[in-house]
Amino acid sequence: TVAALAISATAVMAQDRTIGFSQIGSESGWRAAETTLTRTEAEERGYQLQFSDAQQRQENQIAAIRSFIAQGVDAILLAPVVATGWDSVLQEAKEAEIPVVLLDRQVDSSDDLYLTAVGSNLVHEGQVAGEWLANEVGDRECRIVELQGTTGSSPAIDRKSGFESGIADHANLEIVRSQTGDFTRALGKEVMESFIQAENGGKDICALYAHNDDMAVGAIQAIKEAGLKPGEDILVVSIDGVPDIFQAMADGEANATVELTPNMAGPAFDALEAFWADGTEPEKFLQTESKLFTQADDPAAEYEARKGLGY
Ligand code: GYE
Repeated sequence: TVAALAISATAVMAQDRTIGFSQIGSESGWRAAETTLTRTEAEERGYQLQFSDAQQRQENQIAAIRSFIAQGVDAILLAPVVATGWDSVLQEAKEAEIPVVLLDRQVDSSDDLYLTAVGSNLVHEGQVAGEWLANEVGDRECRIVELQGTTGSSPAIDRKSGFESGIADHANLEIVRSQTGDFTRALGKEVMESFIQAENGGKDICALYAHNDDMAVGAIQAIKEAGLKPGEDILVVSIDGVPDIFQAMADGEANATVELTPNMAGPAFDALEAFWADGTEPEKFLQTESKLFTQADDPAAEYEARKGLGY
């Protein structure tokens, strides 16, 4: 009965908890899965989730956080669209004694303005992608085009620098064009079309590096429409590990991806629960795993394993 009492006490406490979640938007399949899994995790733990979709705008995120503070929520989850400009609003949350947990992207603010950050090592992801490509092309000359994520976002900055360091020791690999595709399929396709046009109908492109799978999927379409074979004429490497890229890998149209878990809320809520229980301060960065998958890793099975899991 002591255990039963303890369980019911936790359940009552959890039901009283309200969490504000300032989400960036729904630019990618990965993002949509993160939203779904955050809702599921919150529901399973008996929290009330106040969800706010910022439609990619930092000002909307700042307004949402201010309204969460005014409502007196118990914690705030923030997936910050860009890295800079958060100091004031994070300071306001701190003064209101509301713990903030960052999800999947980083901020430039001092780390005493938030409880912890859940995310992957974004530089490492880019580096893994670059090293994979360098190894794949060997001694061949390779002209690379790059589709960057949202300008000013930490994954766009870090995945770029990580990839550059991954290919740095290979003078035969060169990034010849690099532009933002804002992490979306539609822009990934559009920008790839312009790369193809500028690069001899795509014949001068050896590889595409996209900062996320969605842009790669859009670009694959552009490559096919140009009469070239993605995955063969133009190698394709990207990041996230969404079901559609595993499908493309199974079809031979993409070559490699670095997986990022969409379940950032699980570790975030675990940290919050420990903090609420006895003030336990988590590490400032709770790092999720990054794993490389190639066509040799049975992408059809990986597709089956992931579809429906929030995607
Ligand atoms: O890779 C991309 C997205 O912030 C790390 O955001 C995340 C990125 C993810 O929309 O698909």
